[in-house]
Amino acid sequence: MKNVIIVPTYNEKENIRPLIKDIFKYVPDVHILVIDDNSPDGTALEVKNIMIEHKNVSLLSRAGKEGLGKAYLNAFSELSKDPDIDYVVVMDADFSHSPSYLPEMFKMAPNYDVVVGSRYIGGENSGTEGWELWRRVLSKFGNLYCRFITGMSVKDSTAGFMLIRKELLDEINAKDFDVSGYAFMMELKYTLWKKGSRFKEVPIIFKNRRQGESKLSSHIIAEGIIAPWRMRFKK
Ligand SMILES: Nc1nc2c(ncn2[C@@H]2O[C@H](COP(=O)(O)OP(=O)(O)OP(=O)(O)O)[C@@H](O)[C@H]2O)c(=O)[nH]1
Ligand SMILES: [Mg+2]
Repeated sequence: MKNVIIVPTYNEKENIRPLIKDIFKYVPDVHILVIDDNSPDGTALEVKNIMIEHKNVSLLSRAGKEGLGKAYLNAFSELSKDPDIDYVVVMDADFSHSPSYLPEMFKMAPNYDVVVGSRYIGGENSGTEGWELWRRVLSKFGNLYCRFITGMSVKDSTAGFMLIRKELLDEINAKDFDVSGYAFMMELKYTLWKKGSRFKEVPIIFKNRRQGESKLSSHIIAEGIIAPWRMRFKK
């Protein structure tokens, strides 16, 4: 059994070492693949140092910043060469997605195709913490908007914390995606949902980034507004 956790990074030097340590604390047997877009802060060098101590960590270095969508697609295509991988987890580097949820997600995995760490399934264990009002409104509205336009029944359609049965990723065609920001997460879910994948949402509290600067831009927001329409009318 081989499971890979993919962590895309852009200027996450302060977060990456503690994050990797925390992931191994909760799920010691996983492999971690960091995919870095040539971060100016030297995240890749930090990962190379971590790799000296941990054989289950690897790095995919990309030439420049192209957004997390492109980074993930690059990682999926690399992993498709390895038929022994059972599950892949996608998660952010900034501790918004706590590794403490990983054991529960892996526990659910055998009965589903996709397990989503969800902020919007109700109850006190599902939500966001530390965000200003505008981020909360944007995120909630973005979710409802995406669900309404696409008809997808996943409650947290923009979630970036997911466990996916690996063979489903092998069938993904990178050419079908042309998004860079978190809209990629909507499109990835939509693609998997359209294939008839069995989804399970588990509650998470999403925390605001621990260290470093936000990369949310007006371009990423604009992309999120257009993406659900494009997905809906795509053949
Ligand atoms: N490889 C790569 N990773 C990226 C890129 N943009 C963002 N990321 C990573 O993707 C994850 C999610 O991005 P964030 O910047 O945290 O986006 P966010 O959570 O919407 O916003 P903040 O937490 O406020 O910054 C983080 O681990 C980032 O380092 C990129 O262009 N390339
Ligand atoms: Mg973040």
